[in-house]
Order: sequence, then C-alpha cells, then structure tokens
Amino acid sequence: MTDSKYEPAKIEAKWQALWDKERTFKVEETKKDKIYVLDMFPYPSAQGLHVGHVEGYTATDIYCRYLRMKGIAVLHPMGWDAFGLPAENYAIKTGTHPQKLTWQNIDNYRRQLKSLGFSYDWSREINTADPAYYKWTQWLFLQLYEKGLAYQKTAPVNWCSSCQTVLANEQVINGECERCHNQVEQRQMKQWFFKITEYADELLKDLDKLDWPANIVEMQKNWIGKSTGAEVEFKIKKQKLKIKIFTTRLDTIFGATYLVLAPEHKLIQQLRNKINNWPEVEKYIKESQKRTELERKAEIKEKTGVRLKGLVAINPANQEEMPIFIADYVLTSYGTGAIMAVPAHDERDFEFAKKFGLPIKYVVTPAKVSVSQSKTGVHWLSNQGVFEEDGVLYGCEEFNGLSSSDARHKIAKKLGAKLTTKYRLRDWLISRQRYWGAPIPIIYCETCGIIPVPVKDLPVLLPEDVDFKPTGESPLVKSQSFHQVKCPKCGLPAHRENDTMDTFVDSSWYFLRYCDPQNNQEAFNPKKVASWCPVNFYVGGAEHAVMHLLYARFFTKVLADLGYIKFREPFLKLRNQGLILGEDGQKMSKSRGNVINPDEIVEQYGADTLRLYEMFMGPLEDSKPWNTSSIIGVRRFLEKVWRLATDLITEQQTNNKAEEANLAYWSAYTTKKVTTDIESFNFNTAISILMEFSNVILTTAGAEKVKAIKNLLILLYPFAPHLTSELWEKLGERGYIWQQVWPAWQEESLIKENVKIIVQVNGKVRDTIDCSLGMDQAAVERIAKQSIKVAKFLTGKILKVIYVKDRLINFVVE
Ligand code: ANZ
Ligand code: ZN
Repeated sequence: MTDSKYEPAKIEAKWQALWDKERTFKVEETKKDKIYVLDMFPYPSAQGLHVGHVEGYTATDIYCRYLRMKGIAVLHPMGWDAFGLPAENYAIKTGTHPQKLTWQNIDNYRRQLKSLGFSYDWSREINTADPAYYKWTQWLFLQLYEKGLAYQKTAPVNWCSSCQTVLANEQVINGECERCHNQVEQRQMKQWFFKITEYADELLKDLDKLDWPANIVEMQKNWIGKSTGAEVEFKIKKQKLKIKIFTTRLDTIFGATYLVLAPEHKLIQQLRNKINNWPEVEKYIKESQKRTELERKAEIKEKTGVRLKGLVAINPANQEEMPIFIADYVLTSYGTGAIMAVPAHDERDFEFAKKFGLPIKYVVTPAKVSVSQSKTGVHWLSNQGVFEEDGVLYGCEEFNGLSSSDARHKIAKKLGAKLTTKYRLRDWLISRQRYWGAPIPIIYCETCGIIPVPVKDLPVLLPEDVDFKPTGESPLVKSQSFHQVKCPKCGLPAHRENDTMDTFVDSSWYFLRYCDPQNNQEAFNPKKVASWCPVNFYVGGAEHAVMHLLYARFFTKVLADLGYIKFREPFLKLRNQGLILGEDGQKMSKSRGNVINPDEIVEQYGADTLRLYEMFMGPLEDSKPWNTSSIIGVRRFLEKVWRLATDLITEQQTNNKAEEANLAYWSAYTTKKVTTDIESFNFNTAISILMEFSNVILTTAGAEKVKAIKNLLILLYPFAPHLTSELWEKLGERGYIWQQVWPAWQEESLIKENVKIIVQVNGKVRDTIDCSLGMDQAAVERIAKQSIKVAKFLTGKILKVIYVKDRLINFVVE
C-alpha cells in the first residue's frame, strides 16, 4: 500500500500548520479548572535551540497535552529573554545593531519550537526587549523606588576591565570574569540596588512551603545564609573607641587571642595616628582593594594581614590583652566587619595564627572527653589542629563543663552582648553599564536631585544613535538624544541615568505578563493574574537555582505588598531537567565538537522521534549522554505504530476470547501506568510500557484490537502528537485526536486470570503460589514471602531474586 510509509516531514508540517491556523492551543479566560504550566523562557542566542531546551520543553508539552484532554484549561506560554550581553558583544564585533541580531535569533527560535510541535499559546508571546514589555519593567523599577526598595549607593563593585563592565558576584568565577576570564578588580561606583535583604527572612521561611527539588531549596538557603550570633564590644587599651565584633561562637571567647578588622573598617582611619606602623598598614589597605570579595573568601588562598602596632584590645571575658590586625579574610560587608579570632576553633584563624606565631588556646572539647580530664588542661587537641564543632567548655572559669549552646547564652548574659541575626544575602545590584537592556527610568537634575521619570513618559526608549564600543561608561552617555533631557519637575536642563537594568529584572516578572500580554494600560490586570497565578508547575535548568528563582520570588513578595497580587510565591512546583551530554559523555560544547543540533535530528528522524527519544533517555532530572543508536530504536517503534494502525484498516477481523481478554487487560494496565507516569513526570517508564503494549497488540487479532490501537494512539498522543493525529484521521475517527477525552481505566480489568508460580529458595522448590497473569516482580515477591513454607527458608540475607514472569521465582539466600 503506497499510503503505508511513515513520512514525518510531511505529516509534521501538516499538523503544525493546522494548529497554527486553528489556534488550537490558545487559552481563554474560563470557569473550567485551570493550570499554569511554565517553561523557563530562553535567551535567543545565535546558536539556536539546544537539545537541553528540547528536553524540558517536551516534558511540559506532554503534560499540557495530557491535561487538556482531561478537560483542564492550560496556560502554556512562550517568550524571549531578549536583552543581554551576547547580542551586544556581537554588535561590538560586527557593528550590527543588537536589535537586528536579536530579532533574527527570535525568528529562528520560534521556527525551531514550532517544528517540534510544542503546544504553546503563541498569542501570548512576549519579548523583554520590546518597548511594550520593558515599559513595564521600568514601571516596576519606579514602584520599588517609591517604596524605598530601590536606592543608590556607592559601593565596591566587581569590575572587568576587558568587558568594561560591572559584574554581579555570581559572574565572577575564581576571581575571573565568567565571559572573558580576565582578572576582576574592585572599583567604587554609584549604583542602583534593590533591597532584597528586606525580605531575607521571608525568602528563607517560605522555602518550606514549596514543592521544589531539595538541592535547589538547599542552595537558596545557603545563599540567604542566615546565622544567629552575638555582637560583642572589645575595649581598646587607653582609647575611648571600642571594636564591635560579630561571632556565631561566643562560647569560644575565652580562646580568642587576637582581633581582626577588615582593611576598609572605619576605625582604622580614626585611629590612624595611634598606629605606629601606618605606612605598612596603608600599603596593605591599598593592595586589598584590588582583590574581589570572592578572592578574599577563597579558602585556598594564603592568609595575609598586618598588625596594628601600638594598639591593644582587652578580651571582655577574661581581661587579657590581645593584639589587633587587619586582614582581608575579614569582609567589610558581613557582620560588623570585625572578628575575634579563635585559632583553636576556626580554620581561617588557625592558619593566620600559625603564620604570625600567635597563641592557639583550646577551650572546647568534643563532648566525649570527660570534663574532669579536660579541666586538668590536657591539650588533647594540640597536635590535631582545629576543632570546629560544638562541644563542652574547659579553661573558661565559671563556664567550665557547659555545652557550647548553653555557654553561648550564659556568656552573652554576663557580657551584656547583643544577640543578632545576620544574613549572607546582599542587596541586588541592578546597574549595568551596557546598552542592550532596559534603561533605568531616572533623571538627575542639578536643582531637584534624583527625579523618577513620570509614568506617563514611559517607556524610556533605547536610542538608536549609539556607539557600542565600551569605554567604561554606558554607551548611552554618548547619545545626545538620550542623555540630555528637561527636568520633569523644574524644566531646566537635566540628564538621564545612563545605566540599564540587569536582565534578571526582566525575567523576575515575565510569568505575570503572560496572563495579560497585550495590556498597554498596566503591567498586567490583577484579575487576570489572579485567575492563572501562581504558576502551578515550572520547569527549567538547575543553573537558575539561585539568582532567577530568588529574584522572581522577591518581586512576587514586593508586588504582593504593593497590593497588585494576592500570592507570595510565584512557582508552587519546580522540576529541573538534567543535562544532556554529548555522545562522549562530556558537556556539549562547540570546542569539543559534540553538539547535537535539534534541526538536524528533526530533519533526519522527525520531531516525534526526537521528542520521544529525549523522554526515553532516562529520568528527566538525570544528566545523560546522547546516543544515536537509541534514537534509531525509538524511530522504529514509531514506524511499528504506524504499521499497526495502517494495516488495521485492511486487516481481516477474527475473534478469539482469550486474546481479547488479554488485550483488555493490557489496555487498562497501560492506561493506568501512562496516566500515573505523566502525573509524576516519569516519562521514560511511560514510553517503555507503550512499547510493550504495542508488541502485545502486534501479536493479537480480533475486535478488541481496534479498540486497543485507538487507546494506544491516545496514550501516545502527548509524546508523539503528529504521528498520532495523522493515524487518528486515517482510521476515519470523528474529530481530532486532541479532542478525545483522556481514557479512564477500570480496576476490575486489571485482575487477570490466575497462574501458579513456583517459588524456590536457592533453587529448591518450596511452594507454589496463586498470582494473576502478568503480575510484576514486586507483587509476586510479596505474595511468596507470605507463604510459611517459603518464609522459614528466608532467614538469611536475600542476595538476589530471579523472576521468570508468570512461572517461577527463586530467592538466592546467604
Ligand atoms: C569567633 C569564632 C570562633 C567564629 C570559632 C567561628 C568559629 P557564619 O556562620 O557564616 O555567619 N566572621 C564574622 N564576621 C566576619 C567578616 N566580616 N568576615 C569574615 N568572617 C567573619 O560565620 C560567622 C563567623 O564568621 C563568626 O564567628 C566570625 O568568626 C566570622 F571557633 O567568631 B566567628
Ligand atoms: Zn529639576
């Protein structure tokens, strides 16, 4: 039959055109049950779609197609995270305007996504670099500004002299720029910040409410980095000034043998003429300014520092005198910028003390050492290095024998120390000295000061007359049309803020805009957002574990406090797709030459094969290598389904009761398994069962066969929508396949005729048990173990279980 050849290129184009034309996946406001399933939107790079995108996007597509057949209204949108450095870097290299390149890349991405048959509601497409979108990003900035959550501050920033830009801490990898690997330096600059720290506690607490992967929750917790400790004041001998330190280990204060200040600490300048070795100190301060915070925190780095000669501090716990140092392992931005150093119980202090020959005094022992022994001053640890854990105090006067946690409270009380909570989280630096981003809507006037751009004047458009060559200032400075404006308040000449916003600002609220993408009166209509949000299910790469997800959570909380939305968490459930590695098991990269281009796979095997293959590779969250021979196997499976259905049209029908019963069982079993697997995102096992089911159908005949094939097509539809749509039509069924109702199964159909299974222990027959046909190993094992005749031989450890389906089970016992 000429018709019976499976030609994906032809049928895939046909169905994609139809979905486009009929707007099949457009979703309207409705009273039906609603679910919002969101993909992390891509940055439209010049390389085009990656097979890793295809993985996550296929997973959500399967889920959405399934939900729609269950009668649920699904919001499943797509858009572009279109601002960013790569387009600008390309512009610098070639002179092409970033917009031109970005728009081209977007067209390519859209074409690719459509060629994979993803069921997005394309009427909701958004683009963060479109003025119709970034107008509202700017509006959001103004909301934060008015709430006092956006502020300007001079701060040391990470500066890459090659990219000529400020980098976020996260973009500095081992002291190098993540893009060009240039050494990053510190520079003082006036920058805009968002006060995310105001929400630190809530951002931490609410993590417990989320259905997110445990490792992502853990990473967010560490990033926020809450610690409770105490602030203690140390007197400086013969001076009025005191040094305030922050410690989480007040229990070790009797072991503090020196103090350390951050090189930038204010006190140093105030005490300047009391310091005998000022030139040496000043030199050290200058040098440490060149180092980035990350470098300074690096544990591998040898500790450096300088003693402040002429100054001595007094330990308030035991009145002992202690020297004072400055060292760059103490950071200005954390705690009070000063520490008491306890070398016996802190690794960094230990290294420093060894290098500078400072005393190391042990005051905490592991609980297992008896207190009487420790009271004798046995330095059980002196040759073991540092002991960093909590334990029992000794050598601490009236606090001897107390546990660390008891001691912390008692010592705090005695010293009148203030208990405080500190967070590692810093405010979010959003200024970028870049062109290809949303301009910060601020005007500087000599008489009026900082003036926010009035909402009616938004958007502040990016000008066209710019030179992209970086100079250290934003390229916007040189655009006369942009830079010079009239002050909105007094009308005198003023100038605009020339920096643009971090692209993470754009992506912190995009999920809201999808609910109301064309609104030109407001960022979104609160009612529309309320009807879809929060996002029920969010899928994307684990690389967004911290920044994007934390910033979006922050924005959500701010918008809730401003009264625009009623929920405080944006993404209720999150799943990450694992990395798809190259065939060589390495990360895909251009330089390794192991990149798989989805376009080529679609051309060679078809979109349905690619979708199915990526889902069949293994559990979604695992990282897994590409394998071309398995993709061929998947393609053969689809060909088999094609033959099954097309042959059926001509096949002679016969009736066989036993076979029919078996097929009915398999239909119910497969329906149940595929349904529960889709619900739990276990797509690989759903596909396995579909493959088994197709084999069972292949070897049977009869009236049930028609039913079984139709059921197979429906169950396979979310995975391979083109092939199944085509076959459904060929079978002459009424309506499109996606208009069918997702099948239910009857538990009764899952009970099959009984079989007798032989149970052996170490090869010896011990019993026979009744099971139903086709039962899985776990169930058979359970029944076998219930037999007394078997159980008495299973006292040893079970090393292995051999199961021959429907026949025999053998326990290999120690
Ligand atoms: C004395 C001490 C003894 C400490 C000991 C630790 C162990 P977390 O838990 O991360 O909050 N510290 C405080 N401020 C610092 C700064 N600005 N730069 C570098 N280190 C600083 O860490 C708190 C601990 O880090 C504090 O407790 C302090 O050292 C140090 F056996 O004080 B600790
Ligand atoms: Zn003015």
